[in-house]
Amino acid sequence: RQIVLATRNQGKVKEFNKLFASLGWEGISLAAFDDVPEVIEDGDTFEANAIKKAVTISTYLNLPAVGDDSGLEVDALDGRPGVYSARYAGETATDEENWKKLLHELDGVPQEKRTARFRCTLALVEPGGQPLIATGSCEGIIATQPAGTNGFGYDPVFYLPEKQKMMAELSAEEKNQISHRAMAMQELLRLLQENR
Ligand code: ITT
Repeated sequence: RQIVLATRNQGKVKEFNKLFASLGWEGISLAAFDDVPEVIEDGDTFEANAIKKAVTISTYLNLPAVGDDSGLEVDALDGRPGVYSARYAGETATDEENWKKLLHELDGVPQEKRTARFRCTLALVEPGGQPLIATGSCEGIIATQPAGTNGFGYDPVFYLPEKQKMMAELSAEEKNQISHRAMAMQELLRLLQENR
C-alpha cells in the first residue's frame, strides 16, 4: 500500500518513511511529483492545517495522502510557538534561528518552569473519503544549551527527563518509539484497523 507524504519537511519525511515501512506501507515523498500545489497553512489549529495539507495533495494527485501539522507548546510562553513553530523567528527562519529565539525568550526562566510538549496531528485522506485524524504529544523541558545533531527543528533544545538526553541525541529508532509523531501514528493505525 502506498501513501503520499504531504510535507516539504525532510525531517518529517525521514521519520515517516521508517514509521510507515514498519506497517508495511510505502511512503512516497512529494519530490516524486512535478508541480505539486503549495499548501497555504492559514489554519489556527494543528488539525485544520493537517487536513488542508492532506486534502490538497490527495485531491491533486488522486492518491491517499497523510498531512502532518506539528509544533512545540511552551508553558512559560502560554503555549507559543504552537502552530507557528516553523516560522517562530520569521517567515524564512531556519531551525537553528527558531530554537535560538526560543532560548532567548526563556532567558532566566528556571528549570521547573521550562516545561513544554511537542504536538502532532496527522490527517489521512483517501480520494473522496473523510479524513482520519490522529494526535500525539511528547512531554519535555526546554534546555538552556543545545546538544545533539539528530532529528530536526527544536530537537537540539528539547530535553527528555526519562532518557536524560536531548531529543537530538536520540537515534532515529529511539525517537520513533517516543515522539509525538510516533504516538499519532499509533493512533492512526488503531483508527485504520477499526475502520476496515
Ligand atoms: P510541512 O508543512 O511541509 O509539513 P513544516 O516544517 O512547515 O513542513 P509545520 O508547519 O507542521 O511543518 O511546522 C512544524 C514545526 O514544528 C517544524 O518546522 C519544527 O520546527 C517543529 N517540529 C515539529 N515536529 C518536530 C520534531 O519532531 N522535532 C523538532 N521540531 C519539530
